Amino acid sequence: MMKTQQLIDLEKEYLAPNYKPLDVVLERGEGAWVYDVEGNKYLDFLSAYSALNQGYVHPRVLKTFVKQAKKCTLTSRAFRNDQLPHFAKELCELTGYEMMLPMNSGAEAVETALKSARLWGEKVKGVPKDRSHIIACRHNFHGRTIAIISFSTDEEYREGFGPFSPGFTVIPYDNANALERAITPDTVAFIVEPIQGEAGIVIPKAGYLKKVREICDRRNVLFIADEIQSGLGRTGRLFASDWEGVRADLVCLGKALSAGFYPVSAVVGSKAILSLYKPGQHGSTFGGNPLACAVAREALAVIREEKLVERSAKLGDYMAEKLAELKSPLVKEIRGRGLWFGIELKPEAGGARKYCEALMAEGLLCKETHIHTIRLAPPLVIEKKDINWALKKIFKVLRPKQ
Ligand code: IF1
Repeated sequence: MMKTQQLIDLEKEYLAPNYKPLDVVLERGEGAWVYDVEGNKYLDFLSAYSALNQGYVHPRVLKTFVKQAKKCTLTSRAFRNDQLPHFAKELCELTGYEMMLPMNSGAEAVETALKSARLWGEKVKGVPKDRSHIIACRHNFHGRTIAIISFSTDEEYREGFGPFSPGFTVIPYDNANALERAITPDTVAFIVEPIQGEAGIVIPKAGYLKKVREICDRRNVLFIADEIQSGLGRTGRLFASDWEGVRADLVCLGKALSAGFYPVSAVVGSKAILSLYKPGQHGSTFGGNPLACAVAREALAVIREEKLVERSAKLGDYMAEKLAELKSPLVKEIRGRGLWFGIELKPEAGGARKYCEALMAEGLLCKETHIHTIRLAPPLVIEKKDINWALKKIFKVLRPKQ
C-alpha cells in the first residue's frame, strides 16, 4: 500500500477536495479489467459512468488516437479540419438526426442544448426576448455549470454556488401531468434523462416518454433528451429513448462518444433548430478538433462493428436474470436496462458505500449513488465469464451467509 498511500497523500496536499474516491489508484486498464499501482487486478463495473462503454484503451481507438495525434490535434474552428465533416456525417447517420454541434464535456453539450432551445424559442416560437422558460425534473443530473445547477434539486451540487440562473422550473420525474401543468406560453423546452442515472438508475413508467413527446408536440415545446450517460448502447438500445420508440428534438451525447480517450460531446437535432445558429454565436476552442473527431469516429465504429448495443441487451438480460436470484435481505429493489443496474439497498443495510468497499476488496469496482444504491455499469465489451465472476462477488457480499 506504500505507493497508493504516497499518491493519496499528494492528492490531499495539492488537490481540491471536491471528490471522495475509493482508495484505489489505477494505473493501467484493458477491456473491462484494470490494475492499480500495487499490481492488483480489478473488474470495472462503473465504466467511468458509461464513458468506457468500449472498455479501457480499446486497441482500434488507440491506433486512431496515436495516428491522428501525430498528424494534427487542434486547428480551432477558425480553420476547417479534415475530420470534423466526417464525424458530423457519421454521427448523424448513426443517430438518425440531421445536424450536430460538437463540444467537449457533457455539461457543455447540455448548455448547448439549452442555448439552442432558447434560440429556437426566440426565433421560431416567438417567445419575447429574455423570457424563455425551460422545465427540468427533480433529482436530475445534467452537469455542474452554474446554469445547470440552477435547476438541480440536490443541495450538495448547489450549496455555496448561488446566485443561480433564472428561467428554469423543476417538476417531478415520471409525471406527465406535471409537465402539462408547468408549460407556459414562454416554455421552450423540457430537458430529461430518459433513465435517471445519478438518481439511482430510475426507470420511468412505460409510456412516460411517449406522453412527454405528445405533450411537447401539442404545446410546441422542444423535448431535450440527455443521453450522455444512458446513450450509445448502455441500456441495450442506442438511446434509452428507443425503449419507447421516442425521438427527442435535441439529444445530448458525451462520455462513450470518445471511448474514454478524450472529452468529446455533441448535440444532435433537426435542421429546423440547429441551423438557427449564426457564425460567432456559440463555440469552443477545442470543440470539433481533429483529434477529438478522429477518436469519436473510431469510438462510434467500434459500437457499430462490435455490435455493442446488441451485446448490452443480451448480456444485460442475462445479468438481470441472475440478479433476480440474489434474494438478499439487504436489497430493496433491483432496477436495470441493458448493462446498467441499480441495486437499491434497504435503509437498514446502512448505505451502499461499505458494500462498494467490500466489493473492491473482492476485486470488483463499482460506485454507490445517493447513499443506498449500488450502481453497476460494466464496459459493454465485457465477457460473459467476467459477468459470472462479478455476480459471484456480488452474491458473496450481499448474501453474506452463503
Ligand atoms: C462527476 C454523477 C453520473 C450525466 C448526465 C450530463 C453529465 C453527466 C446524464 C455531465 C455526468 C457524471 C459526472 C461525474 C460523475 C457522473 C455522474 F454521479 F455525477 F451524476 F454518471 F451519474 N448528463 N455525469 O450523467 O457530463 O460534464 O461530466 O462530462 O464526477 O461529476 P460531464
